[in-house]
Amino acid sequence: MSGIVEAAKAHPAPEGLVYTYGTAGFRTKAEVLDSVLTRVGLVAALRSRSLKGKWIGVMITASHNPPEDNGVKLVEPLGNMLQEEWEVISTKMSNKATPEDVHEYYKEIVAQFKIDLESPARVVVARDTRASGAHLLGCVQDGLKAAGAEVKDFGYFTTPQLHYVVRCLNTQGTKDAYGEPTEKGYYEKFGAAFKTALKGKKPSGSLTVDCANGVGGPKLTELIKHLPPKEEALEIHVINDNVVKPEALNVDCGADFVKTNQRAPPSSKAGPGDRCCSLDGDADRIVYYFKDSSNVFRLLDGDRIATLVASFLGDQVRLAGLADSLKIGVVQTAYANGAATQYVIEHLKLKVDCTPTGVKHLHHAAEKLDVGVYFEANGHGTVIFSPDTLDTIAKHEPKNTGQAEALDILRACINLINQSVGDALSDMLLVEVVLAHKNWGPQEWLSTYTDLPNRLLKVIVNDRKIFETTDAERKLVKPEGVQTAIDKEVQKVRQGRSFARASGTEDAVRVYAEAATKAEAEDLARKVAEIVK
Ligand code: 16G
Ligand code: ZN
Repeated sequence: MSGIVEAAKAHPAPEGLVYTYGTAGFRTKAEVLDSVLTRVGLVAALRSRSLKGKWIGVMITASHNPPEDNGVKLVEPLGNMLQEEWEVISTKMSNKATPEDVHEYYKEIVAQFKIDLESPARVVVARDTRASGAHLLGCVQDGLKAAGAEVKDFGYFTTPQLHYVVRCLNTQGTKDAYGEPTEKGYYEKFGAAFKTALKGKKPSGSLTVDCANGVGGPKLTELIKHLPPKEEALEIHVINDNVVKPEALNVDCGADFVKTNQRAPPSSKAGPGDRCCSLDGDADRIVYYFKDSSNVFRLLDGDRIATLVASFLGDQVRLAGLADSLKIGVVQTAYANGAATQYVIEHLKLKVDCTPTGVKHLHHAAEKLDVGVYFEANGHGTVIFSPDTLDTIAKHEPKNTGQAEALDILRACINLINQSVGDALSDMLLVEVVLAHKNWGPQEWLSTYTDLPNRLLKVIVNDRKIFETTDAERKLVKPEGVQTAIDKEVQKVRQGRSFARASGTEDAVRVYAEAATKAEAEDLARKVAEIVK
């Protein structure tokens, strides 16, 4: 056990810094992460032992953040986000001052969970293409080694690929086996499902994919080798896939750039009507977009993907004769455009749940549904099918060829959707399948409803911790009186809606406002920002 003190000593904690395992794990400037990574290695080993040696994932990434940042998150055995209790443990561990404190706390966790230190600990590690990744991997390895863990290092992976192999490793040989726990297994699974789900339909035109100069670039290039040839199916143009120059990561490209700036990456050469999409730096987020016939940029964000996919799955469930046994629901956050919510309820006639921001909240809500379609407006999301639903779909006997066809498509979609976590590459293939079946281009997709004009503002405040919300972040309970003041402003505009919440990733409060017109939305956002300041 003195190995633990040694490991912690080799990677001392910088003085005066406080770390938090937040919505996306630990994330900050890479240069202050050494001690955190070593300690995460220790915690990962203990988490695995507390689950009788199940494989736990460690992903080193800072997603859409700038190149000089990095971060780390832990993945549970079925590919889910880390349990909250262990988030707290990770935070505590990362803030222990001395190597001896680290060792003491390690022993405390062992006692708390009655962990047998002789039992196996199994951990999978992977990283995105950031320059700091290799060094930080070494820090994690030191922690894992000190804790006596068995380690599989997959090198460069997208975040969803890591979630995938973790789930595969833990389900291997069971009735829930998810696939081959290898990179090749990933491509083969999703490539084959794409071909089956298309059922001979060919997506129109081509698709340009901006890979944020991140790990999604080389991985998409690999995936393409496992897709049907472009003459038969989808023609993909890969752009912004320069991982040789790590300082280019997420700079003027990627899903976050496109969503935040509401414009295509400057490098884009797409013409009017050309279908484009952007991944983020670790390929767990995706947004679509195109230029319309008047050359105006049009975004098809996570809300649009959710409505498209929910409508398609709804149709297939109905056509397969399963409408009475399966209920589809959509899970959104408060950031979902009001028009999208209304479209799902009134047009698709599906249930909508709203949860706080952050994938884990949406995922948990979706798990309660037969078929849960969840997406954040920023492009994080997937679809999950409950075990009973999978069973129902597997056992269903079609009564005619129409039902048989829909059932085939539905089964292929289940294989095509990465159910361990939102996956930009898998989501992209799913969108392409849906568009091909509907025979839609981006304009038809956009025409399903009209977004309400909206505005997002970042407000710097003295102390964001005083902002407490309820009702899935849609209402402030503290500071007192602020919500009443916001409500008053909302009343003044047509179709007004606004909320303010403390960011989980930045030291700021975010204000969202929407209204019938752009001017009203902008005005409302400004007024609410004044109130929270
Ligand atoms: C994290 C979350 C993302 C959320 C964002 C909100 C995950 C994997 N990532 O990036 O889902 O949209 O935080 O950031 O859960 P904010 O709290 O700063 O608005
Ligand atoms: Zn990401």
